[in-house]
Amino acid sequence: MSTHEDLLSACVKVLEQNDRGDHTQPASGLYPHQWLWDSCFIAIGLRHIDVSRAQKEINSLFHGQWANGMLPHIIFNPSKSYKLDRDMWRSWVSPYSPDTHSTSGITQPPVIAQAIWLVGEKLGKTERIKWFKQLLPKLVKHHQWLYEERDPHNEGLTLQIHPYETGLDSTPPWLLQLHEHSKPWWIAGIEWSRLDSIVNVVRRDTRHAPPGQRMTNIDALLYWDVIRRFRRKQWDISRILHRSLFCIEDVSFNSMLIRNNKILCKIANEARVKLPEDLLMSMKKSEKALSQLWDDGTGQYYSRDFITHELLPEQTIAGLTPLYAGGIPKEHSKRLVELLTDHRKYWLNHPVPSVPMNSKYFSAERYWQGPSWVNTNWLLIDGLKRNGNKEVADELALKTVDMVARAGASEYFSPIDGRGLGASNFSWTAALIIDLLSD
Ligand code: 9WN
Repeated sequence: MSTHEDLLSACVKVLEQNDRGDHTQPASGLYPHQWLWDSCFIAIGLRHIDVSRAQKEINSLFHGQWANGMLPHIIFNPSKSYKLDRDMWRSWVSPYSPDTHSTSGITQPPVIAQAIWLVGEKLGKTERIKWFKQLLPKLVKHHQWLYEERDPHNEGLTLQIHPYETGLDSTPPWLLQLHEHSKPWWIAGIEWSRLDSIVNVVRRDTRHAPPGQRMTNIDALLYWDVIRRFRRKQWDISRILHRSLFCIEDVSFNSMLIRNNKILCKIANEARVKLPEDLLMSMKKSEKALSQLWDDGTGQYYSRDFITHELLPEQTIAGLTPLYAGGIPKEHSKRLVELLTDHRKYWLNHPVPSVPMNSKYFSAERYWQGPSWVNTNWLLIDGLKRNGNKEVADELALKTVDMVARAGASEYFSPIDGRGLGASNFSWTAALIIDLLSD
């Protein structure tokens, strides 16, 4: 692709192609439903093309909101052909799930306040305030749910119960915890007998992308087994947490929550709406609590085991996301930027890899275990700008645009040779490139 105009129109085409009326699917074939954080990133790009379509993208997410406030990570396509997907989650077993839509029973990173704010920037003042006022009660309910259900000890850090909730599905610390604490005998048996290839019969992703670019069959089985156990507990968090050995206070999820709490306050302020006192107190607590995830010896942040409170020492891009959270000590952000720009770790030919190259878990083509993703780059660029690192932010933005200009709007990219991997014509890649080009 030669010019920015060509790239821009190619990205607009990807979004048109994946448009399903009131929402955009992440990629046709591989991802036929609506995903929570995908639609937020998509709305951030769409606002440059058609603001009212961007508003629709966000509104449709709230159609799936549960009565307890949770925004689910998937809202399922109602077509008959996806019955198996809906049956896997069975959201209807929970009294809180909506009657009108089948959804998953878990959430995804809370970046929706950011999307609402950025879409609002494209509206005139009166329209913007109307937009904010209309969404605020539902948005507040979601953030309240995050604290009420997911911060049971009032620590300021929310817990996640499935790797899908982080959006970084196959990220090493989660995989290791899953293998250690959540492997039933029958999956161990399949692993031992090497019969795992049978799982490919029901896997959609390995029909659309080479298996070497996805998670392994055993990992996929473990993920499925957790879903099966949770739906048996009717997605009831107290039953899920009861004697659970497996839940994590994920550093990237909490970093996104902290940033989006701030944006929620800005939205409320502009709409002249007072936020509930308990929510404001939880928000304050979160900002302070993030420092508990810092390890001074290695100079980075890590996710934490909710039960033992031990940091999970595997290095991943999640450890850099406090740059997006903002408000971290200057010394911490300085060390994170040094880490990010280290050529042996994260600053490869096509940054930013989801796992640093010096990690023993690094795998250049496998999903969230090495490839570079445009959404995590976007979050880091946004954070770097606010942390006084505009030069690094600009360089990363250039490299990100260049990577997509060469390889097309793939789902993820090899950080070594920039090759496009996973699905092609992937919506958030297209949407966030539109945003970076419009900046
Ligand atoms: C499960 C849709 C989603 C993204 C996630 C990404 C992948 C789903 C999957 O695709 O997850 O939620 O089937 O692996 O990891 O971040 O939202 O694009």
